[in-house]
Amino acid sequence: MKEQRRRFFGQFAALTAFFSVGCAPKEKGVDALLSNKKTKGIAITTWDVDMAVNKVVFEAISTQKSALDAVEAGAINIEDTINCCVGLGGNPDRDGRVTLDACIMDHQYNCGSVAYLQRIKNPIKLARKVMEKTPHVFLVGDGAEKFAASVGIELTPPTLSADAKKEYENWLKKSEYKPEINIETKQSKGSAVPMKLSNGDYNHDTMGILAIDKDNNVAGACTTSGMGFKMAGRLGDSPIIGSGLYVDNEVGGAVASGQGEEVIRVCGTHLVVEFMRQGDPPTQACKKAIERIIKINPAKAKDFQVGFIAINKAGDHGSYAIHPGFTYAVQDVDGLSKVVKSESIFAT
Ligand code: SD4
Repeated sequence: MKEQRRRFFGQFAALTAFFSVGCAPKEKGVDALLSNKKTKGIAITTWDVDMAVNKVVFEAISTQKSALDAVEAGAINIEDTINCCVGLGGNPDRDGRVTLDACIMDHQYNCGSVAYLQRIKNPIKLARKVMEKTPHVFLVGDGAEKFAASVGIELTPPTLSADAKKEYENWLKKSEYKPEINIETKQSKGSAVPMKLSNGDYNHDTMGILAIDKDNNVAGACTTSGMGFKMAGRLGDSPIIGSGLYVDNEVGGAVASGQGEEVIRVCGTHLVVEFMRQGDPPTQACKKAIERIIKINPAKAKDFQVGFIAINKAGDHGSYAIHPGFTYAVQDVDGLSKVVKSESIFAT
């Protein structure tokens, strides 16, 4: 009897400890965010070069559109206008085919992803249709294109833009293929691969967008042509929910850019959101996810770039990267409009 009672109290104590230690930080983090709400509209996007995308997202928000409509509008804009690394103007795979990936997520854990598309001008539109019109999350290749046709999304012939063709022909001269990218070397300009620019910065490309609307709902979108000159069939992180993009309306959202393989290994954007849930501000959450990536592969980390951007329910935002050069744009209802330079693990 005594033994039984001791066991019971032992279990009770263990449970109490679990709930007070295991759950307390999580609740604290979320509670703090909810009690500290301070935005009725904000958008952040990867890319410093094109505030226009940010403007499109923000205009949608300020005209009372939902965060979901806003991030889709921004992604469509970039798919239509940017050449080197998003949309059909992007760089091809090693066989000369341009393949596009995208995903979208709303404030109710609804999400849609598409990948390996060669004939869809706006993959983000199709990702949203997958989310809203099918019982699935992810459609790829031929099946995705067949579904596109069934929902009235036009199929265009596969393309290779003049710029992409030039880049590809350049790349073919050596056909150097390094899935573990050495950013110090050989990637041609304009590729979706992070690379060192002549000014010493590292570029990034995949377009990621996060927005909070007037109802304080969070949504996100991510669209890319993926790593330039990748193996045919290779998928990166960008269309994968929890890797390239994650939104949890209790907490906030995050988007990744850079070498997808490294992001997938740690479910990068889900990790960032979970750190925010535990109370970390966005920059700190991004930094901790970057540190996790580096911890897994310390010897190689200097050779690849990964960057995260994140926003929490209170409207705080931030980013962190492995190397310098990663930036994001932000715009909010109080008139803030700026480009933020990301902090990074390595200084040069
Ligand atoms: C990928 N994450 O395909 C993408 C590419 C990218 O900066 O973001 N490059 O792995």
